[in-house]
Amino acid sequence: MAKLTILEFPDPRLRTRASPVETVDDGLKSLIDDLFETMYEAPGIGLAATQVNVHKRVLVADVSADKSEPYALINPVILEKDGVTTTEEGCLSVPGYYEEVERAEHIRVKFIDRLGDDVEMEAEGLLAVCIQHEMDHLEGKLFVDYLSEAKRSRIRKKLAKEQRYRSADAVAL
Ligand code: GNR
Ligand code: NI
Repeated sequence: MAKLTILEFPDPRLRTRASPVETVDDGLKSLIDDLFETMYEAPGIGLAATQVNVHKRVLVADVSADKSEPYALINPVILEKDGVTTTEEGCLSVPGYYEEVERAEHIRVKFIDRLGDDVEMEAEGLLAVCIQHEMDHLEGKLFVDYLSEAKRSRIRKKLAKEQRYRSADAVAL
């Protein structure tokens, strides 16, 4: 198991569209284990492979308080969406910023699980929101894309500046 580095906005690699997984092999299972470890340590309720610079259609989620409901979704597809819900969203790739986003309240999603089996599942509430947020990552989309250009631009400038200071610090060490 390994904790992976999470890319941060405005890193252009976060804009990559992920490719479908062809086979659920040991390498993919190991990636899923690393995604869970990275998500739990952050801590976060979801993580897409895109965020650790692996451009495969894989995401993990666990919205429980005690790490008791882990989901790994491979090649997820939304079959149905219902209702609208507004959530104050955050993102491990946009650290420190939280904004309201509207998404479907209820979804039906099909995917391949960690065992390689086809699964259909219904999700609602925070799990449904999280799966939609992670599926956006697989398309190269971030929650800040739902905000105004003014807000997104302010967040981009502040994060880019922080990242410049951080790499200057690294050199000074
Ligand atoms: O940890 C996370 N919290 C969260 C809160 C509201 C809506 C979505 C999320 S996902 C986020 C982790 C993350 O960035 N996943 O891509
Ligand atoms: Ni995110």
